[in-house]
Amino acid sequence: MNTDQHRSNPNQKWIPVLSVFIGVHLWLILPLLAQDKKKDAGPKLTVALPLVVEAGKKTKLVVRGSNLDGVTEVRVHEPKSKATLVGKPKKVGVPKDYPLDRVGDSEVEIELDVSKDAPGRTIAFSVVGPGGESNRAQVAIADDTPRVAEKEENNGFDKAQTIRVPAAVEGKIDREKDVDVFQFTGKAGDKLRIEVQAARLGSPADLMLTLLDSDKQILDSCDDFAGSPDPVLTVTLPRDGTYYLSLLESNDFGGSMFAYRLVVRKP
Ligand SMILES: [Ca+2]
Ligand SMILES: [Ca+2]
Repeated sequence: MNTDQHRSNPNQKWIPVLSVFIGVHLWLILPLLAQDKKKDAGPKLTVALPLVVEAGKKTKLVVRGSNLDGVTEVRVHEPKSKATLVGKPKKVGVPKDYPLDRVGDSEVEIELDVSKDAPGRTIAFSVVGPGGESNRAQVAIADDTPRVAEKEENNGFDKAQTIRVPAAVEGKIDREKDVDVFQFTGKAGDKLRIEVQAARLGSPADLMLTLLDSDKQILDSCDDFAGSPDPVLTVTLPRDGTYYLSLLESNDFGGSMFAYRLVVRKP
């Protein structure tokens, strides 16, 4: 018989006492921790629409996020540009099963006055409210690629929206299972870079991009690229003719905030 089994550890008698001590204090501390967390939940931004603004112009944006209730100020992170709050923040519904951190539960309107000298391809801003300053949201600054608005119903090959390359299409997966199809004419040997800008601008849309030929045979497709949910394809067209581009949301999500920019141009 191993007598060690019966030898009691002198520290063991303290365990029940310690457990009660910790238990009692946790009950006292936990509500305080929860209160503190609530107090510290500052505003958070996800996406602003439209995704693209023009330099040298004022644009009204709807900014989506969470904890925007008490927002009192907007800050632009470009010294020559300005922004002001328009109206009051309001709550918006979050569809069931949608990730709150991607869609947000409140929105506020701002007016963004982008300096014509603003450098870079994007401009960033944040809001300030109870709990402090939010993260930075950003929108794209339009370049010289012709801007095209997506036109519904473009949800099939027979309803494909015709675009001319180069083009920067501004569209939305505006309802669940929406598929957006575009067509363009290309020549054998044309090199193209086909790029989606959505998640990187805060859009909740995780898009998947497919390039098809005139027989609707898939030539290439991309879901995520370089660590971002935004797909990019670099292709050399095999022959003269019609090509199709289709865009869909990887989770079949959709809604007014599921915006994207589809840029088709030479690399
Ligand atoms: Ca659409
Ligand atoms: Ca994707």
